[in-house]
Amino acid sequence: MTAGDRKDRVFARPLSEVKAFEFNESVAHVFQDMISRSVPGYALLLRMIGLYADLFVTAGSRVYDLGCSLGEASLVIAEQVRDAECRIIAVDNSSAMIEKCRQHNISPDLIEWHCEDIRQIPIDQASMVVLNLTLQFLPPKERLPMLKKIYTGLNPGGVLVLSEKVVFEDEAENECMLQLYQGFKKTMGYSDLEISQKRNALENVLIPDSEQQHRQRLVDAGFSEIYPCFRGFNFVSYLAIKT
Ligand code: GEK
Repeated sequence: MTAGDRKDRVFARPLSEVKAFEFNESVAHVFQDMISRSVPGYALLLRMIGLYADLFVTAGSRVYDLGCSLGEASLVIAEQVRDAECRIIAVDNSSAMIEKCRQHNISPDLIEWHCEDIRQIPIDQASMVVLNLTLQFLPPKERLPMLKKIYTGLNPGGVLVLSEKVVFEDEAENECMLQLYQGFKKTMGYSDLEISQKRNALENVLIPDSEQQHRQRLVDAGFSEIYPCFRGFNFVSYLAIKT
């Protein structure tokens, strides 16, 4: 197996019909390359999650990585957690992703991999919940109930990490950020065809909110301390603390 085998070419050839995007085996196979080249600051987001874990994960608590994909965030968190009683519950409803997590799992004692819908997972005794680029895939009406469930399941002092692709209410800002994002993807080696076919595939699958919608929803869920810690073009990441 060479690095080339893991290169994302999912949308490289002209497709007669662009189907709705799915986290299937062909996507899971190249996902690490896909996400690193598609999300500005992805590696930094992971490092930030490690820093949050160091600061917020408490002894005997649970950490949830919701929409864990290949488990990158869980692995970073596991490096920070020194308490053997802590559990990292990593959840994804893509069996292709979870199968790969189980095959490559290097922290068997700390991490439990679950192939399930994050809406079905009970959340309890949590010091940290990670939604790293996942909430955007839930139907919009189900996002507030999801955040309320997370808020209820967090211990006082616990944190939610919420990273998302966003849209901007100001038209000029939105247009500027989209152009910069397209430029970013080109510098990462994607062609115009790949960019446009993937954008079509994600339409109605990834439905982004604005920063105002995110902040209001976090407030409505109960969070009072909401800190935007990262923004790269049209991607933001919040730290929301349950006080
Ligand atoms: C990372 N967090 O590398 N239930 C469970 N999983 C879901 C659901 C759902 N309802 N909807 C989507 N997913 C990761 C990256 S990727 C982001 C997250 C992206 C899963 C889906 O199967 C996919 O693996 C993940 O959420 C989103 O830190 O590809 O833009």
